[in-house]
Amino acid sequence: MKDALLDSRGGQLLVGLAAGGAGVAGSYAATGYTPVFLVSPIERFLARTMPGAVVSFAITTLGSVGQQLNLVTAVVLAWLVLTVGAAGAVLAGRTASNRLLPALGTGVFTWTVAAGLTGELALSLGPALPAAGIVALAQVGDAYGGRAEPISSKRRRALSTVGVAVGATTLGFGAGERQNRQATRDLELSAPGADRRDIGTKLETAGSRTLDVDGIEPLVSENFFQVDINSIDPNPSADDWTLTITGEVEQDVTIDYDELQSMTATNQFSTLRCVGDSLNGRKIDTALWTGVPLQGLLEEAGPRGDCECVLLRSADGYEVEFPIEAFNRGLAVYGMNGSVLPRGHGYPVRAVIPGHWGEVNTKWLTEIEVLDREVDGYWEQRGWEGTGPVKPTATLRHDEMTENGRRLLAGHAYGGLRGVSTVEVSTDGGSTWSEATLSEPLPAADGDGRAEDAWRQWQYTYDPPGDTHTAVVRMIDESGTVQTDEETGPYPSGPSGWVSQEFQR
Ligand SMILES: Nc1nc2c(c(=O)[nH]1)N[C@H]1C(S)=C(S)[C@@H](COP(=O)(O)O)O[C@H]1N2
Ligand SMILES: [Mo]
Repeated sequence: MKDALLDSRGGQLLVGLAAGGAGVAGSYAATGYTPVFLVSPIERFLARTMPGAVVSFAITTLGSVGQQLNLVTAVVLAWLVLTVGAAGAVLAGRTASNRLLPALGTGVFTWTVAAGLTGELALSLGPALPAAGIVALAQVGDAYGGRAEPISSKRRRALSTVGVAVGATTLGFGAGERQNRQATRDLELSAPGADRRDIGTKLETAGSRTLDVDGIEPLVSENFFQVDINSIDPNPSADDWTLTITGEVEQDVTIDYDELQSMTATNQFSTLRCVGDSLNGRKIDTALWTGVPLQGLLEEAGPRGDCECVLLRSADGYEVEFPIEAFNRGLAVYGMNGSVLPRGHGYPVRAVIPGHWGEVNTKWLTEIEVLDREVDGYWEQRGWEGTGPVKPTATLRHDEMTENGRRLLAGHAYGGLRGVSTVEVSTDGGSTWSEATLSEPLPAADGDGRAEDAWRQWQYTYDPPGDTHTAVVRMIDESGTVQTDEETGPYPSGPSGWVSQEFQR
């Protein structure tokens, strides 16, 4: 036919792009933001093959922007691959004068790519059908639409194909987003082994001990930071979940979600801090975690290994190795702040290991291997040294002028298992120091004394000197040790130094 959209190179490319976009969106509609979204394996591959130095730069300098760039790159790659397939099918159909080949070829190609990447046969119809549909639409347009006014209606056909593709893509992303909201809504915890009354009491206590300062996170964080090696988190189902303890043990032990939830659980406040955080950064937060002591699970297996160390593995391919001594203080956690552990924080089960950097708190936990000798985990393979105890920190999060012309400063202090006894503030650049007011410690897991591994809030109000001055904050742990003022960046073993800020008055 004369002046068919699909006869021109530009038209073929345009229809290919439209079909590819609809394909990516169709996949998203079928899967939501999960590992079986066809972009996910590409994103994972990019993240894994990126050199350690680039990953570290992305984390410490770009923060989550680095991850978003990676995701966008993966989306574009997926789109291009589907575009090439669709445009190729159109071209082949034209060359062979075969009317079935363009749409059918696009569908088969798209399905094959999606199924090959994700292993999902049925869900791969999600991308295949809309992609094939767009090509079929363009074909029908050419067959029936091009008769009256060839030139103008060709452009109109191009526009309407793109319009339909944009509409389908928008619908697809909307459907995917709806799935995401379903997957991430808060569910109240109802595990038989969890003491709901104790959870309620502890959360209430945390609320009442939170200082009355706007602008800093309450003692139980409202907006808990998240650090993941992938931008698309795994979404294992609790029904299929098991945890296996294996390696250098007397006997392998495997438990499932129901068994774990029926064991007696502990409710414990713990602060997490990422080794890749910056000096006054925001990758530090506190929650009330509900879970089963890991030591009891390990003893059932009978650990033997020579290194006194374990390797934790998880559903996203993450792994980390650290001492059994630290492991034995930890919990297999399935609840967070009285809710079912959210997907982004490791649903169905994560480890929470008091006193150590965030990275040992393995999310989507599936396996514990007792080792004979030490190995490097995911981050250690990339040069980080983040399996040990956290470094103490006092953050400066908030400052305001009060009504009577004084200045209020506030933040958090966290020293891991060394605790926080005092926070000191200097308003003359570190020459003289005064004690800040501290929030009362959060209660211990067994209700007796202070939580062994939780931050405290501090606040300090002073009459500002008339001119420019520098405020400095530092914490002192329970053995009287002052946090070091030696400044280091996060890489490789976590940031240290005193946080300071200059004020005009
Ligand atoms: N499976 C798995 N566990 C993981 C990670 C991950 O990417 N995958 N990130 C780790 C890092 S580096 C940190 S700092 C903490 C952050 O926990 P959060 O995301 O719940 O705040 O999880 C740790 N556990
Ligand atoms: Mo981390």
